[in-house]
Amino acid sequence: MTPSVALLAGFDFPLQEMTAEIGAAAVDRLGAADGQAFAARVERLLPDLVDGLDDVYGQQTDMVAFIRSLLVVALDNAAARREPLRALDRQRETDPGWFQDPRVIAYVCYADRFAGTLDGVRSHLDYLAELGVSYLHLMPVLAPRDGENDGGYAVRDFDAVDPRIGEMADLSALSDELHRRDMTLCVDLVLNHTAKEHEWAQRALAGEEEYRNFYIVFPDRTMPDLYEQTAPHIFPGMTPGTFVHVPELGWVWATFREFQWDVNYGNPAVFRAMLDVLLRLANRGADILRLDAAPFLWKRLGTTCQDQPETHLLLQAFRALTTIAAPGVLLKAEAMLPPDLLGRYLGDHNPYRPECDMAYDNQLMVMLWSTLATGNTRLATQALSRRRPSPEPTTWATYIRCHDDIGWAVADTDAEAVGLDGGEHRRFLSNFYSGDVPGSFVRGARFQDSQVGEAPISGTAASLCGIEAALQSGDDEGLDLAIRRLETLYSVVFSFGGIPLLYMGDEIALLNDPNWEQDPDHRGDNRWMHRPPMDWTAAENRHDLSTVPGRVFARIAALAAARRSSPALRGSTETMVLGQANPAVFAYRRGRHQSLLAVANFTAVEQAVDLDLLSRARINQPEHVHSTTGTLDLRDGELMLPRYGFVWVRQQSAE
Ligand code: OTU
Repeated sequence: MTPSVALLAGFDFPLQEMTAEIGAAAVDRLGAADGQAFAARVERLLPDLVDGLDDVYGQQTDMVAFIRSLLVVALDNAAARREPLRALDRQRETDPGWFQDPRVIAYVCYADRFAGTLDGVRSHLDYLAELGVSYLHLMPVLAPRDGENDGGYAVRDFDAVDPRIGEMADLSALSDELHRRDMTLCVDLVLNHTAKEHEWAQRALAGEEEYRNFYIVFPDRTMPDLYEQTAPHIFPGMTPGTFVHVPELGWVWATFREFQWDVNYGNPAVFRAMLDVLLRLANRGADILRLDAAPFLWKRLGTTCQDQPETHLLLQAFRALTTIAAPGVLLKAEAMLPPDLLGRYLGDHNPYRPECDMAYDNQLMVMLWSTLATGNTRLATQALSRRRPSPEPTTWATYIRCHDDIGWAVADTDAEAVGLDGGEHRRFLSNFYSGDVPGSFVRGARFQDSQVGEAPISGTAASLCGIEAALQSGDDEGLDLAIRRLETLYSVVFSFGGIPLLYMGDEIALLNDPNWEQDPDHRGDNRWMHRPPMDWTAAENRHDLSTVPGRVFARIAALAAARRSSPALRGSTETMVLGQANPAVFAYRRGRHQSLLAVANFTAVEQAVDLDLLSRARINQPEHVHSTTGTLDLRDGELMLPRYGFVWVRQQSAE
């Protein structure tokens, strides 16, 4: 314990006295082993915690008392943590890279759309296991406001489950069952805002000063007008502006919809209250918390009010306190920002202070759709090869579709480097994926009509890949190509680096929901077109290779199986994008020693690649791992790739 005392020497003696007191209380409440471990984590992380939070709150609060109150929240929650969860904590503390295992494969779904209720989800776990899935991300499960609720992202009660899908006990039961099967549970934590019906907001409305300070409220338009000069309007088509007028309070900050009020992280009590929410949710059995809208936590005049330095300090503090109370729990950042800013959420700007453990690889997702549209991999190669690796032991979540629209986050500098104009390219992608290009295979739509030009896109992966159009026109060859597009996109998701996320229904090629507008609470938000209910009748055909669901399911399950048995695909293994002469082909190597080479053809014509690519991947005795056709096609010194096909190759093992 000596080194940290030295580190703390710059701080007041009361801080040391306070941590000693917390350490003693921890032994008292958690028992000797867990208590001493808790105290040791406090000792290790305190200097960082104090340092970071002092920059945010030091001016306005007594830091010793504030940090003490946070540690009390951490200890209370550690004491309430059930033994099986504590056992997982201990296990993961000795293996902090546990989530990097290539067997970790995620499935993302809405509990109600997948199986009606949480119990229903529990009864479908065999289906997920059959797919090779070991990580279940349930879209918002906590009690939302009635009526429109932004798909559950307007939470009314953090301590109750949405009554339509069950109760808290069902969530814990689901988590227990997942753990029994060696699977993990991810749930959303909406930490930037609450529903206006949440108790905090209701107490603010009732005139309680303490809770009024939980939100960001101005008496007139002076400050809102200034902020709105630079803060973007996220949902202009649905809720224009960043503030909403509430007669009882004034102008209330609401980044998203008018019923989602941003909480005020300028108030230390909000940080503490949200920490408590986070840890209580972890205690329900969540292994991974998806931090929704992470970049928005801190607001600053004259900026976009996203990705401010304080936001990162707050995320680091959440990480440190979660480590203290529930060390096995991961934080996953949801940040849809310009590509160069994404790595910050994994802490690449400060290697000494962990931030989130996972973050969505929005850039890879955008690059995959962009490449599919152009059939040219130069932009993806340029953009992805200049990325720094994510810091140990963090990793990306790789995906092609999620419940949100696809925003065209293409950096102007990357576009310019390959002779494109960024704006023009983003407009092209928007047109292409709304299906506006004549003869297009795409069935998609612009999200929010008011956003013309570079509009983001809605649509399921299957519909954006051409499966819907081919089925409509009865074009068998087109269907075959469309299925290959989907498979090849997923081949990259499963191998590029990180935890692959399979979005519900993609495995059976669910198409855009033609009935999405029928629910009055969804009307006007066309993201619902790519959130169709699970089609269990189609899923029953999953073993019938004469059906589309059967063909797609087999390919996705095979990708998962190939990934699970490829050590080179560990999350922490380096990814090296390999530029080469053929611009139709995207290639990368995973790992240095036991490396795996992945090659994908993004065009509708067969492609040849110089075999020199194999040696650059340190492979002289190539062995087929997985591919579209099941064979490695080497011809006349070239590697052949079928139309929209991919191949994974490794070095033959020694024996
Ligand atoms: C998230 O998305 C959720 O994924 C959305 O479904 C919610 O509507 C929203 O938060 C509000 O809770 O702007 O277009 O950089 O891009 O947080 C989606 C992060 C969004 C934002 C992201 C947000």
